[in-house]
Amino acid sequence: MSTNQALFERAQRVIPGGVNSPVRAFRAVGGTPRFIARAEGAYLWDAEGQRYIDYIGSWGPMILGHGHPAVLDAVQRAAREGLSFGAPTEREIELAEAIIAHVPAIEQVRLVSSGTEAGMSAIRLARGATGRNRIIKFEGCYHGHADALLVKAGSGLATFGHPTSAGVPAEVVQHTLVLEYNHIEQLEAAFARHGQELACVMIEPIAGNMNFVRASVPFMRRVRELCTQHGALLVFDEVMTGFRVALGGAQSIYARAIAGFRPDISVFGKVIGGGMPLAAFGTSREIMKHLAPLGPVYQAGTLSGNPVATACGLATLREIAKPGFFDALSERTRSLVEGLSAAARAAGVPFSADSEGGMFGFFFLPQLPQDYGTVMTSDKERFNRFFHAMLGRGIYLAPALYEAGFVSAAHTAADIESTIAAARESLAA
Ligand code: HOZ
Repeated sequence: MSTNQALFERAQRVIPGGVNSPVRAFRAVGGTPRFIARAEGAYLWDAEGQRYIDYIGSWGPMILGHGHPAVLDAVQRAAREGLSFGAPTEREIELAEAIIAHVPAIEQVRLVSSGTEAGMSAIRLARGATGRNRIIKFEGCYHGHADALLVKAGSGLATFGHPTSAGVPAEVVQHTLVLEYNHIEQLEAAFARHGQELACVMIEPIAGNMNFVRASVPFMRRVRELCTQHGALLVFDEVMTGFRVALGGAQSIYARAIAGFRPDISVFGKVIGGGMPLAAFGTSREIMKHLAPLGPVYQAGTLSGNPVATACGLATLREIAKPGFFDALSERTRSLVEGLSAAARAAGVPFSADSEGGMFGFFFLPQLPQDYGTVMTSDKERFNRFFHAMLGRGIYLAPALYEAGFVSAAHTAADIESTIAAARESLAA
């Protein structure tokens, strides 16, 4: 049997940092990444046979837990029919129809293979449709690793203390305005100055790459008003929140609070692929007519709409659309967050936590932060100690304090209870 350490050493010889996505390397928290051998339901087993309750869920997609029978069956059947055709299939139509059925703001979707691709294509479409170049993004919001969006992007960049990636020429980000999240005055000033040049405002409605920070309702209302007034498109990055915080995504939650609320372009990933590489961006027919082959905005991909990935996504969406699914998932996630908060209170540790649907976050701060600057004041040393104490007790949390957590339908009340018990011990230690 290989140990995690032996695998990590071997991996580092052939893969930069030993990982194919930086946060997995445990650099922020120190120690050895767990090399995962298999997963089932709410559990992961590492190369040494140690079992963990999984609160990463592949960073969001595994909303049903690992190895859900309906999903496995759909994937196996699809794989037997063919792995990739590079030609259209009926299943792509079915998945597009399923996505549209739950998201009233969109009439058409284009399927792609990753959230980065979807976000990057959404920006290109917004620029092509408006004929404008400038975009607004917010500090701490991560929209994938496309050059123009890799500025103050939270997540891995925050973990490694780099506001912006090396290798991104200043010219490429010259059209990207970065504003503070939830800062209405700054937003108004930016629109007053640049409103007529803005192609779009891109936002994570619940920012999951600075842990879990909600855009306030007044802020979101103002974002929508200003975009409409100035002819800029509002792009909702729901790669994390889509089909995860509610069946209709975070936009359905803002639509309940703000009459008539809709984003212009929506970006999805993670859950819609059910664990396979699949993402999408969607909008009105009017805006989509600018996209090739209908219009001049080019976008393409050999594996876009892949038959196995679409089968996996469709099977997942069918399960989560069943009555009561989100009520039960939200309740389970809430019980976790309440239990963690109670454990912290009992230990006298400053702590705040929040959740929506099957997504949650927590901070070693007395109050939930509203912006990236406040997130950065969170106690990193305490988080790192807590992370390792939990890991040692078989609880697999994201290895960085800037990442949201995820609960699946496979997590039982007993899993949540043992997680809270582990937190009580870890916080007291
Ligand atoms: N994009 C994730 C961080 N928010 C990391 C994904 C991964 O390492 O798989």
